Amino acid sequence: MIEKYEKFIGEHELDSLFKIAERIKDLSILHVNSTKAGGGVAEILNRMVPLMKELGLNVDWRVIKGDNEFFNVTKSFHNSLQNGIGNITEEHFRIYDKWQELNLSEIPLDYDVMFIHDPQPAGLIKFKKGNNRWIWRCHIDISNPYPPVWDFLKKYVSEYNASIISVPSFGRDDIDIPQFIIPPSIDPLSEKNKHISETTKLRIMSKFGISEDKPLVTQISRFDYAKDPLGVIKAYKLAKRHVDLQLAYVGSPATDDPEGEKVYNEVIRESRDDKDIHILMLPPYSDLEINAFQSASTVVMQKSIKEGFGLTVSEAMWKNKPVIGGNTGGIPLQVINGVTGFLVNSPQGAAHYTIYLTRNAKVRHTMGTNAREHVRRNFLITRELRDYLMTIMYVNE
Ligand code: UPG
Repeated sequence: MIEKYEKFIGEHELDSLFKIAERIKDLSILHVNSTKAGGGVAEILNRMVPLMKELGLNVDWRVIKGDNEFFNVTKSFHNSLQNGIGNITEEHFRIYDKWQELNLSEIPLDYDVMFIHDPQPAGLIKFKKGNNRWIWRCHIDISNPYPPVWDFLKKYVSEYNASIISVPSFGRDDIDIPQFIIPPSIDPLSEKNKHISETTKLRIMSKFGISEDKPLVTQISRFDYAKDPLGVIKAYKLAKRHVDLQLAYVGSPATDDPEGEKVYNEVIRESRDDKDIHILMLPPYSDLEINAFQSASTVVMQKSIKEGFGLTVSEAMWKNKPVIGGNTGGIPLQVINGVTGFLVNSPQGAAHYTIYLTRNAKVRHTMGTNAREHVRRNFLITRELRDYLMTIMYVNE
């Protein structure tokens, strides 16, 4: 199956994956994160782990357990690390530490390489025994963290052999470990990103009440303030004064994101007055449906206020869509302003480019073609896989 990637990356690139894998094949590798489904980290691991296995690597994936209290704490860490503000007490740190310990029965710590994703399981390192290698893979924007939370986390992160961030500006000058810059990636062969027929697309759109006759603007995102769902609705409403549109905001729940329901209810309140707004909460693994929404859209938006990378941007670009993206974090790596889409700083900006793109089919076509090629060269899973293998090799030298 891994051979199927050759048509995107060429024979040479594929061969190099096997050659690098050969050099680390004796190592056992464990990925650890905080959810099996929902959100970008699970999205990548669901594809990355089988691919590593196909290369002959000894790799496993485990998910930490936690109760509502723990995930409320980690969600508030997540928000305050990205926003620079917070309301955190000693009790939060105590709950975090308690669950690291409770997870000792779930997570074996004796793999040669421990690949720990995001802040939720980062504290497991304090139970490290022996000389195995620990890598902290950070998926969020930590360029301007709320100091009390970062200072707490930093104690753990500093113990790692290396960290991985998605964008250079997330690099920290207050930790003394190697920091690798590895942007995330999408899988061109997954159900979510493979080419689908016009019939499938239309069938799914009609199932969700999306009309064929009006341009469709879509944002696919969890219900999270960082994704600015209310800003998306505002942008759509401003644009709709000039062009007749429909909006789909499609999200799903994630077990490690307890804030989703509150945000969802706010979004519903804001959109009640317009029957062309479709707010959908889809079950996890609705990959074909997400694919159809992205493929059927006239314009895709990712109006985030904070974003580690934003897989949804590359997913849409891979489907030849220009993306209107928030000018933050990992989005500018993908959206080259005026070439693969537009970067915006406000709902007004997003509305302006929505009108422009909706009215200009030729521009959409050119930018969409650029967008797909930019993803092919930079953000396919085989590239991230190679970078991970190189990092594993590095920490074991
Ligand atoms: N998704 C669904 N169904 C939905 C909504 C989202 O399948 O209803 C998918 C979406 O297609 C994408 C993933 O979930 O594949 C979401 O990933 P992303 O857009 O990257 O956002 P996060 O869930 O916030 O992921 C975190 C970071 C993000 C980074 C990612 C990988 O916030 O910035 O790109 O981790 O590093």
